[in-house]
Amino acid sequence: MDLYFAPFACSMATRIAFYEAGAEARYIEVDTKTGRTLAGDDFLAINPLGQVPVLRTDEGWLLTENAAILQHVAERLPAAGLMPEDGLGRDRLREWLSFVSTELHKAVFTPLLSSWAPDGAKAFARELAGPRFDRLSRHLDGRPFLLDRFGVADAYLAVVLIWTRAAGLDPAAWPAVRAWHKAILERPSVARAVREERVLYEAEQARHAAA
Ligand SMILES: N[C@@H](CCC(=O)N[C@@H](CS)C(=O)NCC(=O)O)C(=O)O
Repeated sequence: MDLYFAPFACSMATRIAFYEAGAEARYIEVDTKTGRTLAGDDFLAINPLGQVPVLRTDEGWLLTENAAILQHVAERLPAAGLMPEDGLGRDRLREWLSFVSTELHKAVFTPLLSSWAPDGAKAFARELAGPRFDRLSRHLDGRPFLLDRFGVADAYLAVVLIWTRAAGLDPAAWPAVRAWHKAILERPSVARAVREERVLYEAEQARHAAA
């Protein structure tokens, strides 16, 4: 599988899933500012929205949308146990993937991290953050994972929470969330992805500064 990714973007969740499964993949870095891959290819021809992640599956299909990609990867690598096998477990996984994607990533973090979202959009996102982090905090209190074991929703949540400080949210306001995140960042697959993408992120920042 090929993963189109950008450093420290939500695409890191799929990298974590591959590392967790010990699976090989091809990682194609995208500069979402220029809409090109680092090799110079037109990424808008791959995803007209210019967004990562995009997955090229083993069959050659192009798949967008993080929640869909994570479920695809979890299904293709069943030995890693990244998604529950039973019906209720799968429903709960979809529930958390949707929550992380729509309620946290898009509703809260996207406006707060945007360089062009107007102040009103940012204020609205800050209002939304409270009840969503409260819900997450109640669920994570005393639990190591969102479900019974580490899965793709944990990978996605681990990545989204990395953005908390940059988004201007105070992680101390939700100690259970902070404790969960601190622990998950020590998981080898997560720590490796963060370590490797940090190097790529710094290189990206340097390229942008020089442009
Ligand atoms: N709905 C998409 C959103 C993906 C998304 O927001 N990707 C961000 C990085 S986390 C991105 O590529 N932003 C660049 C842009 O929107 O130009 C998904 O869930 O995969």
